[in-house]
Amino acid sequence: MPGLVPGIHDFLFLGQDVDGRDRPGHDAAGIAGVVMTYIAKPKFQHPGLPKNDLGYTHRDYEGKVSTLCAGCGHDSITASIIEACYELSIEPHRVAKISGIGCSSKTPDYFLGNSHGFNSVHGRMPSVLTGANLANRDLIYLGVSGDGDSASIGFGQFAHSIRRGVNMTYIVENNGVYGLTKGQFSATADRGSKSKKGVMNTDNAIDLVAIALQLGASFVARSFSGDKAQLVPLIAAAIRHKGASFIDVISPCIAFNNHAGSTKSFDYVREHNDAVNRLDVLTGRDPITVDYAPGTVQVVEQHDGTRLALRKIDADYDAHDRLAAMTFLQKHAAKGQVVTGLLYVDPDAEDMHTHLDTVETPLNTLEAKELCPGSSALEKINASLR
Ligand SMILES: Cc1ncc(C[n+]2csc(CCOP(=O)(O)OP(=O)(O)O)c2C)c(N)n1
Ligand code: SF4
Ligand SMILES: [Mg+2]
Repeated sequence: MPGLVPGIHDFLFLGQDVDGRDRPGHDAAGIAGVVMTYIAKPKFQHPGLPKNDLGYTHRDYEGKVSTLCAGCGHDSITASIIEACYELSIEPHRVAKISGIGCSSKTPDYFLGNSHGFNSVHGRMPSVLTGANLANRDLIYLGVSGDGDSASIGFGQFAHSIRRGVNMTYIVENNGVYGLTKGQFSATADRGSKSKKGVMNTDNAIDLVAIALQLGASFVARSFSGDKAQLVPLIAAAIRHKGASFIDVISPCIAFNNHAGSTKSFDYVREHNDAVNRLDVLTGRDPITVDYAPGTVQVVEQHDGTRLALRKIDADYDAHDRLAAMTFLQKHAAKGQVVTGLLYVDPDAEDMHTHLDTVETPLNTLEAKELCPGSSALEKINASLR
């Protein structure tokens, strides 16, 4: 293994990952001789780069150089997360990005390099995020996961974090395979779809959007990694939403699931996509300009005063009706259509802290004297239990 070069850590031989396993997708990157597992980006910024309200440029929301296969859908999602955080003028130190294990779960390393981050165990992102959120409700929580991470090993964890209404943006980078471990079908792979080697998937698929709706998520959307115009405002709106926001992003794995026979390939999703609405997020600071014809815009006011302007494609689609969203989804799935857009939002959602009636002050900042009720209070509690 070659030695370290300043700024470049850990050279690996072409087509291998950290553990020395073959990574055919990395060949596609065309890097002569080696693949870097992590490269710090140069700090230099062009002085003319546009700045947001905080005076930050896009560069301030970036992370390290991605080591995913060139063309991986996950990298496009990373770009959309960076764009959404830039547009919202989020202070990077107020974000906690938490992930599991997988190519998708590696991506938090590639955005928000100045934020808090925790790369946890396969399928365990939701419980780590829930615990962090309980301890410090003041941070913005971004949960990044894969379809294997959330629909297979972490299915229970996913379900409980959604039903508890944890205030978070939960993004699944859904490619229908275990990309990191070389392309086995995941639980979101459609029945009848084929693996790269031609093996037919005979199991029924789990639709995480349908499950999230059923479990009470108060913001539910689906998008496509290659549709930045749709994905950026969806992520921005999900971050501003108070409650459990879930976004399933179809994200083709170019190494193992981007061939004819896959229902998560670029071509398949482009051909079968049916967008229910197009969405912009208007923050309080922006002038409200609506330049579309009357009757084509639906404005949804969120808890924090931000509004979602939905440019409707289906005239009768109502993003406030959970039951209708479930039916809509199933009806289109039966026709082989992938519905994208904001499927459901409850603007008055409550989160886990409201359910638990916790104090407004983050628990991790409470002093011992505030946490300990004192012996007389304890005696009272004990007496009530006798
Ligand atoms: C407890 C545990 N079981 C299994 C694995 C092996 N493993 C690592 S990543 C992964 C699947 C990743 O798939 P997904 O979450 O869809 O991410 P992708 O790589 O496709 O983005 C598996 C099974 C592991 N790391 N830990
Ligand atoms: S998900 Fe697929 S394309 Fe993306 S880095 Fe992993 S193996 Fe490569
Ligand atoms: Mg996957």
